[in-house]
Amino acid sequence: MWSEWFDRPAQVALVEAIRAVAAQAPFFTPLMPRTGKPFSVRMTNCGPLGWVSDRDGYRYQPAHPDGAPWPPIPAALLEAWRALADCPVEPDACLVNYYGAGAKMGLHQDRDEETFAAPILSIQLGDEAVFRIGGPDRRDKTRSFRLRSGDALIFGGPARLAFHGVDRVVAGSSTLLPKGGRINLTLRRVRPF
Ligand code: MD3
Ligand code: FE
Repeated sequence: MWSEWFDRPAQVALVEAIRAVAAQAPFFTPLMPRTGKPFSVRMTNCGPLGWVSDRDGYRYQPAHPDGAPWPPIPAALLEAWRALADCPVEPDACLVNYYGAGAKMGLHQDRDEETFAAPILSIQLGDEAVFRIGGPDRRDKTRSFRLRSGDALIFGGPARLAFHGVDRVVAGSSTLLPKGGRINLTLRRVRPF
């Protein structure tokens, strides 16, 4: 983990870049497969592929649910990938998660990608998250720690298939987002290379 890989001016610039993404591809509320229960986290994407979830299931697709292609991944994020990911190919998906008051994410594995050979790069902006991570089996022991604005984390190798989630977000812990809340960016390689 790189604590504050992005300094404050870089974080401000990233928030601006995400605002531009959201202007093209508005945040939507994903639904749980089958039940249709809404997620508490709101999402959008940039890059050739974006992750969506609805009654039909979880998947990557080239367009927003409204039908428009996802906007490109901002250059600053591609630069961070090149610096940190130790991966010979570019990411082809960037999921943008927004956590407002009370939002959380249950323990899960990321396995919708067609390859697990590339790592996942996760970037934190705004309020702190109480993050939980275990091992490749749901029953493995977990530990929790805080993720802070500007932090960048790489999950590769054995950690790529670790169960993880967000227990809660600490309201008021950052001044980066004027209305509060937390943005998490995950850069991924979905297609095999
Ligand atoms: C560990 N996001 O989008 S970020 C997700 O804070 C997701 O929004 C959380 O889990 C969030 O899938 C956690 C840290 C993270 C992201 C991907 C991982 C940890 C990971 C993939 C494998 C192992
Ligand atoms: Fe995940």
